[in-house]
Amino acid sequence: GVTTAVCPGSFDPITLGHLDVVRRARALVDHVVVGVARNAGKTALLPADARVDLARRALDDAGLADVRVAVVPGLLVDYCAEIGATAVVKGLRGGADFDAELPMALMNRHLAGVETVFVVGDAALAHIASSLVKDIARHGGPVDDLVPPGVGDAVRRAFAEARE
Ligand code: COD
Repeated sequence: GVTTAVCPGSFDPITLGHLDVVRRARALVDHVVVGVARNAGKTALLPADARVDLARRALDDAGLADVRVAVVPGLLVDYCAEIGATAVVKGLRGGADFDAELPMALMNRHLAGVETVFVVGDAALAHIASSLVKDIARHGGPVDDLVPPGVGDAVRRAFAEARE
């Protein structure tokens, strides 16, 4: 069976939706690694080390201290090979997620035989997306109930610095 799996994403920033997916992955697989990766189609607000730090703190606070967090420096499948992960776990909010994820899942299998396991997230969190969190925070709106403690402050700080 799968003993090590990567939960990959941009995590720009980590949200309560991500945390729910990681918790479900951890219930299925003994060794889970949150892989902070680059999505070629997105420009990140937060630098990778900040995204890692926020994820680390959120996992510790959520009782998921045994989940590792690491930067995925290049191809996800190369990182999986490096750490001996045979699968990736991704969360689905709806059909649009599936449409975006299917080509990546097929490509990761084509490239290296890495399988993708999809978990359905908590329906109560299905509206939460990092992109919406950033859009709301950028305009001064409330995001603290969408993200783990400390994340809202980090996002607001990043926008304030970008405006200076
Ligand atoms: N409920 C359920 N699932 C959720 C929720 C929620 N509220 N919010 C997010 N998720 C899921 C997403 O559907 C996704 O599965 C995962 O959490 C991560 O989401 P994001 O937005 O942080 O991450 P993405 O979609 O930008 O991640 C894309 C990757 C960075 C994983 C991808 O681009 C990648 O693998 N990059 C590395 C380079 C590489 O290998 N490229 C080739 C890929 S074939």
